[in-house]
Amino acid sequence: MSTLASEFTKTPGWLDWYAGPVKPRFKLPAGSVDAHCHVFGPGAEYPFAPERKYTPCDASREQLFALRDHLGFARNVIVQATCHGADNSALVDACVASKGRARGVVTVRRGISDVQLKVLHAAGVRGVRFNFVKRLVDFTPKEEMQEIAARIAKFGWHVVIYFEAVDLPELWDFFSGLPTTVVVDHMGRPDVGKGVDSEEFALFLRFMREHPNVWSKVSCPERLSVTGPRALDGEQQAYCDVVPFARRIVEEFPDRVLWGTDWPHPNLKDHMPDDGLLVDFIPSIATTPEQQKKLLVDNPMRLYWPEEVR
Ligand code: 0GY
Repeated sequence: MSTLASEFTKTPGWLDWYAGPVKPRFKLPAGSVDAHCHVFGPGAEYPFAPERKYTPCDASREQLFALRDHLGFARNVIVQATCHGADNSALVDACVASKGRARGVVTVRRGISDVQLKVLHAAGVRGVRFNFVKRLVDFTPKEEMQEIAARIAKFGWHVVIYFEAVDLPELWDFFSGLPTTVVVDHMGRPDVGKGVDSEEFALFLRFMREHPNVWSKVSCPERLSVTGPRALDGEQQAYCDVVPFARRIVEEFPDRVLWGTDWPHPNLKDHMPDDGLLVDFIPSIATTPEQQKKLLVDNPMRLYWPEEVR
C-alpha cells in the first residue's frame, strides 16, 4: 500500500501552481524545449524525501505534459527538486512516460553504482544537479561532488549548479575545476536590486567569459524580480527589472543559454505566475528570431538530444 497523499501537509503559506494559464501570444519556435521544470510526487505514489526542506503540492507528470502542450513546447528537461532528495523515481518515470520528449537532471549521492547510472542514462538522464542554496539542502562536501562529477563525465553528462550571486566568489574555484559542461540555474540568482552594472553581476559575466564550458538558464524572472508581475505604469512590463540581466547574457552568450518555466514554481512567496505570461516574457530577453531559436531549440537540443542534431 503506498503512502497516502494526506500524510503530507504542505508547507504553511505554500502557493500552488496556477491551473488556468493563458495561451501565450508569443509563438514558440517549432521544437522548443522547456529546459527547467520539475515534477512533485504525487506524494501518494512518490513520497517526498524525509530530509526535504519544504513540502509542496502535487505536480504530476501528466500535468506537466499538459502544460507543455498548452504552451506549445515540444520537450521538457525535468530537474530533480530538493523535496525528493536523491530519490529520482518520479523524475525517471516521467522521462520514461514522455517517450523521449523529456530528459532529466538528477541528484545522486556518492554511493551510486555505475549500473545505476546506466539505468538513469537509459531513462533519459543527462546531468546531475549540485545545489548550494542553503535554505534548500544540507551541506555536501566538495570532494563528494568532485567524485560524482568525474564519474558522470564519463557518461557525457553535465553538471547543473544552483547558487546565489553572493556566494560565487567562494565557489569560483570549485566550479572552475568541474570537468563537464556546467549549467547555472537562474543566472546565478542575481540581486536585481543592485542593478545590471553591479560588481556582483559583472563577476557572473566574467565567470561565463572565462569559462567557455559554462552555460546559463535565463529563467525565473518571477523569482528574481523586485518590481513584480504587474506593470508599474502603462509603459512597464512584468518583471521589467530582470530584463536587462537576461538580455545581457543572451546577447553576449547566445550559444550558451537555456530557458525554462520552472513549473510548478517551488517556494514562491508573494505570487504564482501564469506560465503563459512567462512565455510572453521571452521576446523581451531574446529579441531576435535567431536568438530565440538558439535559446529555445538549438542550445537545449545540442545539450540534451545531440543525437538528433544534424
Ligand atoms: C527552482 C528553485 C527552487 C527550488 C528548487 O529543487 C528545488 O527545491 O530548485 C527555489 O526554491 O529557489 O529552480 O525550482
